[in-house]
Amino acid sequence: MALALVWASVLAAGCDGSGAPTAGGEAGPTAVAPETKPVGPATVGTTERQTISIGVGGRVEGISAVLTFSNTSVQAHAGDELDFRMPDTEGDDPHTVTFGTLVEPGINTAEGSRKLPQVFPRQAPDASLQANQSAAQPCFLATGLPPIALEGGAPACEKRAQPEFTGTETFYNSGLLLPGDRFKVRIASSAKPGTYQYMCLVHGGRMTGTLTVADASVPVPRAAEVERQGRQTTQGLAFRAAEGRNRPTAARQMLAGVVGQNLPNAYLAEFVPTRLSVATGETVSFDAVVAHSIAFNATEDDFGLIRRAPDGTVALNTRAFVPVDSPIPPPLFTAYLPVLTSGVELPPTTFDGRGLKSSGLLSVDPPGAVSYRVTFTTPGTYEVRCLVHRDMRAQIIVG
Ligand SMILES: [Cu+2]
Repeated sequence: MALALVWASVLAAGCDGSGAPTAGGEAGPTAVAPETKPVGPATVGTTERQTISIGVGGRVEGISAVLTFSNTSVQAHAGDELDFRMPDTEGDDPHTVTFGTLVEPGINTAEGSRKLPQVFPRQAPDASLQANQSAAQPCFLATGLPPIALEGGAPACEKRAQPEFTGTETFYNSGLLLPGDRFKVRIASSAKPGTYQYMCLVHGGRMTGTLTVADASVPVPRAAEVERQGRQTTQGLAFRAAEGRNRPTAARQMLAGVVGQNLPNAYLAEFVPTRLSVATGETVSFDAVVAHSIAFNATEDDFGLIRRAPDGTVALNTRAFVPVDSPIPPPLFTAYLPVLTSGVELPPTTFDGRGLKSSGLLSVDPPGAVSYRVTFTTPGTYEVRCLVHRDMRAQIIVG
């Protein structure tokens, strides 16, 4: 619980790249006072109906994975529309946009977290892994709880047309959003002024936001201004994450993803360094943070965590999860209440350059890392790929 609070407060302090002071407390776990502050002459607000675009995750110039909404506190009126947009870049992390009264207790209390389905099951990756369809597919519940299973495989909710958002729903979930997807939320005219929390069911407590519904007479920032600030925030996070390229590494160490200090909601989804020379018989430590699947001789079918069928059913691509010719990795972390796995070193495994070899999904919440260790027994140049992030590439040169 304490850790979840830390994440929430770091998020509140660090995610507003606009340079404007962040209003205190709105992202705190319990202090969700409406943020209908008066709008000064410098930022002309509006009381007209509008559609506000909000970015979901994303990367800037290909440099990093941003795990946040572009605006983590949005003000709007009943009748407005929120247009959540995924970036178009292939290979980005999937996300959800999930509102509902289950969200706040779900990311702040152990009891609450047991009522909120995760997309990915919480267990060591093996071929039996199944997504929770209630999280992976759209689900709109006025009352009651969505189907949930810690080991995965919970069924989908009953299919229904997306209703307007009233603020009283227990669970109001976009389902998985893939690159290019959009999720529009119309705020019902009956929605009461107040603050409503939303989150991503993939990235949990590190990827949250608040919607403040203002009284109709109170101006809120214009959509264009909100969107400008959002782009600035996303860019700022990506550029800060890119500083991870300069992170010093030890001999025979390759980082798989780099998380910056005080930067919980973006990270560099790259290998650092991208070329590493070792002698035959030496062991390289691939140190993974967040979620990566390190592979040699991968083919097209191996890439991507999920496959979405035309009917919306989401299947996990077990090729990206399950280790091949490698030790079993630790269980996937649950991002709702972070489990900090630190300094897990898997037993070394040898590689002679032939055939598919894959770590399976290494999933860990910073600051720790899971170390996947490979002893290279044969001279050659080997391409390293990540099965989660298609454009993560590096070379190991064994001399
Ligand atoms: Cu997410």
